[in-house]
Amino acid sequence: MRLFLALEPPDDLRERLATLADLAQTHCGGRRVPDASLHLTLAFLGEVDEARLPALVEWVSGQTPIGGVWQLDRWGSFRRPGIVWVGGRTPDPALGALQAGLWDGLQALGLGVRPARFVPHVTLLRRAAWTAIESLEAQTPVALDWRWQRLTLLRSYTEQDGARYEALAHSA
Ligand code: 3AM
Repeated sequence: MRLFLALEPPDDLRERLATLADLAQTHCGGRRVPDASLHLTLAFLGEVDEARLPALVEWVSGQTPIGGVWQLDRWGSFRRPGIVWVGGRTPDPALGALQAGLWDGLQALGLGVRPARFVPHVTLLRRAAWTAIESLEAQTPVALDWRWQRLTLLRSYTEQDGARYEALAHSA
């Protein structure tokens, strides 16, 4: 099973992110991430044997993130897969500490491959014309606060029209 750890936006923020995704699509085209799938990935675990799920669920359920406020204030893109996202201009120490602490735990569990760097972002579009974000940046500055606390363990299913996610566990 393909798993990852993420923060899921509260409903009001989800709506605002969805509005930005609609706007981004008018500029950049591409495939819009469905409202229900908007998230911030903290750790992508890849394929995990189902037999390991109970221990992982227990570990996630036992996490007690302190929480924080992440300021989203920029449009961004990942060139090669044509991803358009929103995120922060400056590194967020609380998110960085959360991600690093999670990877310490995941490595102790022998799960996943720790990435060299962490670029917190919320993907809005895939296969999009990412160069068009310049006009977005000029026309619609991003200014959102994400009050986060609870982690979610998600399973990703690949379907014909994109990925679908299912929540398997939550932290405190
Ligand atoms: O938060 P986003 O949507 O950017 O791109 C995938 C998605 O990130 C990423 O994990 C999240 C849930 O699918 N992902 C998929 N395959 C990956 C890989 N091999 C990956 N991240 C790192 N390595």
